[in-house]
Amino acid sequence: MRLVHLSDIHLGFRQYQRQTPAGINQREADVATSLRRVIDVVIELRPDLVLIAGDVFHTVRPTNPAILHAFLQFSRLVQMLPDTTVVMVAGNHDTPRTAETGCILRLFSPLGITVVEGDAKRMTFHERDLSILAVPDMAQGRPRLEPDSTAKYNVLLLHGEIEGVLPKYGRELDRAPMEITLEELGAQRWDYVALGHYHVYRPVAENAFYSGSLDYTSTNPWGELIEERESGNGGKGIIEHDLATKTHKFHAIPPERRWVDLAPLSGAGLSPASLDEAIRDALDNCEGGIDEKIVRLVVRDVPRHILRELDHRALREYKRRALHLSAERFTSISIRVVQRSFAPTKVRQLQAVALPSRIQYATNSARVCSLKTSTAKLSSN
Ligand SMILES: [Mn+2]
Repeated sequence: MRLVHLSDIHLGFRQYQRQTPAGINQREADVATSLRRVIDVVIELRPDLVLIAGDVFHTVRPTNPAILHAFLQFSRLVQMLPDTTVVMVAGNHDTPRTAETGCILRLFSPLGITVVEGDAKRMTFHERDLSILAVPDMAQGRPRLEPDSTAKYNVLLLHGEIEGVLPKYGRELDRAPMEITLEELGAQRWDYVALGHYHVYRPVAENAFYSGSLDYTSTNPWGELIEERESGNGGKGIIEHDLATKTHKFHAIPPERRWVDLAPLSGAGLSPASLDEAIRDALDNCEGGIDEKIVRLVVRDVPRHILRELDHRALREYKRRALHLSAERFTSISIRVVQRSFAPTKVRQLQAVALPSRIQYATNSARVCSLKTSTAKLSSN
């Protein structure tokens, strides 16, 4: 009994203002491509069971392109794997707050996918000697998490936050999830617990895992990257787990767009010329170049007078290569590079949330994207 566990697809997620030639937000297109790649891998793995642990869509009312893409990919999955059982729960992002809105995930039921939203549901698959308790994000009245003692294999599929076990990164600030304790989860009573909500691959018990998101779609992507780097877990991907042999494997599947968090620089004690050189070195030596990537370079401890005297012409040159430069605090600057230009509306949006002194670079060019200080505000829409 081999299962694949994936989660937090967030189709329809948007970030920055860059668009594809077809007029789709570039990051939205990236996330769609990331899902397509993942479906390719799932089809190759040919598991008996696919568990999708919630947040298929980023919003309760996704756009038509997001819905169409999801429908196409899930159709492909069930057509290519006709003998595979596919179970999906709704997450906090795709659960409507009122019943009359209706959950978009129901669209996938006619494909043969078991969609669980609104209420928890226990499913028995006699031919597999398998019982699944599927628990979507629920405002209230969640069931006791009890396995079915008559089944050989018991799987719990749940979207929510396990209280107290998650580190500081990757928390979603905009929509409160369901919270449960480790004790309530009772992982030892299950053969496998497939969790969704936390965006970094992470065990919470020996047999209970967050598979993580498929792309960087939380309000804190840089935090996700740091945690992934520190844990050495391989980044984004999906879990393959065998219930009989307990073999567990995380398949790393790189998202469509590369994110690069360059080592922070300290400007302490540096002359403007030395700091210019350090910034230049860091960007020029970015492995594989900065094009087509989302790159961050944080420069700390830069006094205001040094900041003023930096080689702004050189920095503007980087901006012409789609470099994003912003002031984190007056004693530091942060540089983010994106491939192409960002719309003037984004710059105006940023000006509205930033102190004028912090946006001195942004006002020079409509090619600038976002201020670091306002990232959370702008990405939580
Ligand atoms: Mn999520």
